[in-house]
Amino acid sequence: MPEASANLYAHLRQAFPADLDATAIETDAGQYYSWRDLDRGTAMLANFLQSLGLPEGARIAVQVEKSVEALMLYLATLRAGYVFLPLNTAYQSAEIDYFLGNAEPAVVVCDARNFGWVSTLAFKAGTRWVFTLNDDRTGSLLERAAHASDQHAVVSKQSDDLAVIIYTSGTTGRSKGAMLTHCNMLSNALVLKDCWGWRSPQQGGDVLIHALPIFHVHGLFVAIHGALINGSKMIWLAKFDPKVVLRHLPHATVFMGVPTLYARLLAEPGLNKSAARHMRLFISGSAPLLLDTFKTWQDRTGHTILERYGMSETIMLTSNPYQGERRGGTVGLPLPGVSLRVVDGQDAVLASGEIGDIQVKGPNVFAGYWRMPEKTAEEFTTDGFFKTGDVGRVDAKGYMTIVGRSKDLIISGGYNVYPAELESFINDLPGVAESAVVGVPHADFGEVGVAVVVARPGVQLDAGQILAALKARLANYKVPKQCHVVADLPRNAMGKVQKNLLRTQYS
Ligand code: MCA
Ligand code: AMP
Repeated sequence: MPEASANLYAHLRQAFPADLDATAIETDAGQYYSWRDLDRGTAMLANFLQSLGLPEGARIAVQVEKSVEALMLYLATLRAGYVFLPLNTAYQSAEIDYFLGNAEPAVVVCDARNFGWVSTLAFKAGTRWVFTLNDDRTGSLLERAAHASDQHAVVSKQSDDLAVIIYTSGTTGRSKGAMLTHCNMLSNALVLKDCWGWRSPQQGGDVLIHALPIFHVHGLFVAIHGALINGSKMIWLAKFDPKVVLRHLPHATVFMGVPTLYARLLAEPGLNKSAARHMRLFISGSAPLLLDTFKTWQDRTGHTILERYGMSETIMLTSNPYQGERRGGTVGLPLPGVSLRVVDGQDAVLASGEIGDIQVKGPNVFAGYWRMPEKTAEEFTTDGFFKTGDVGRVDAKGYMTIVGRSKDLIISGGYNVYPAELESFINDLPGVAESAVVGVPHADFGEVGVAVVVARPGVQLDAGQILAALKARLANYKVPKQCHVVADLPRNAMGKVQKNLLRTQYS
């Protein structure tokens, strides 16, 4: 028999404070949502989704700007037992076409201004329903749900039932949909509740500044589940703006960000010990936090950033301790219940201090890639460990340091950019013989892409036009910040492009 208690929403709901009229979310536009509003809003949306008669396991694909109603749609999807599929708002039609074709969602929700092209792609993919949801509380979704009841019994789910599909790009081939279950997300949320010392409403509660986008693991799960499962209020910022964060710091206790957010906050003269005096915890992740940022933050605010490490496929894996030494340059210790090992090329476990591939196992590890059983099998060892593609070492005290990646990936401002995707796009442009995209250090985004392109004989290529062609088709953060047209690419004796040389040359 399925148990209602395995539904993540049921657990989040249980953690709502006794006073349902207290504020759950305050937005930077000055709107207030109580816990009751959250519960009623998600009930109405869940009832509306269920009234559509969707099949078991139906996917609800959502590409909308950040809003509290978008958060409610996520919670309503969980509550009604369907599968949520968040999509980055920067994705353009070629990207969305692939995701919708691959996931075959029953419902697509988009901004009204994108309805024309998104609905064309959705109907082509066999989607039955396309609704709109704008960040000003308008759109057909809310109009339709307004007629639904605000009473709703959370749909029963088993712990290994699918809750979310998150697409991650691949080092080769197309993007893969990581399938996360109710158990994956609940187990991780409960572990982090203990590890990060969240204060219950009875202990005065925490207040989280939510400044991240809500279509990736960091903003959608780590931050939102963290606040909800602790009954903590959120200060909800539509977009990250360091000045707005500074204004809210005195009223908050927890902040989560990618390293770019910390670097941008440090550029604000108003960031000092006094501004951060009410804060309990600053958490960083999604990309490496420079030691310099870690130390400067300590000096300026008196707070030691807690760095943690995770992936879309695994949610959170390691964390520096809340109580205990937070070591800059490390991502801390494995979370309780997570088995983590560093191995050599034959999957033999290495001694502490030795550098190798990071593999993990635990209740947080995803159920596989959507409709890609072979790809899934390739990414797991025979004894069930997931190969993260990250390279690291563990010191004698168990702290993990990530030293690199075996996957060809650039992390730019916390977003993943896959060189293989860009190279294949550039190689298809007229006059291009071949290309290589490499990541180079960048003061703001940590790392950014540089494209190095070789023309076909007799063709004159224009670097600006190449970048413009990429910008017209791909999410803007993926577009390399520079493009160089060169005579040839450096290759080793095996004929493989030596990306390390290009990285050094263009750094
Ligand atoms: C924006 N731009 C970027 C990026 N963001 N370029 C490279 N990398 C980026 N990340 C470019 C745009 O293309 C545009 O260029 C120009 O900057 C301005 O765009 P805008 O959107 O206004 O930028 P912004 O608002 O300043 O955004 C920067 C940002 C944002 C706030 C750092 O990128 C961001 O929210 N990053 C967080 C990503 C995140 O949540 N990651 C978590 C993934 P042009 O004008 O030329 O078009 S989850 C994860 O990684 C795992 C599981 C984990 O461990 O958490
Ligand atoms: P994603 O595909 O968006 O889930 O990105 C996951 C990747 O982000 C991981 O495999 C790591 O390479 C990287 N990552 C996440 N957190 C950290 C961190 N604290 N330090 C270094 N890399 C990180």
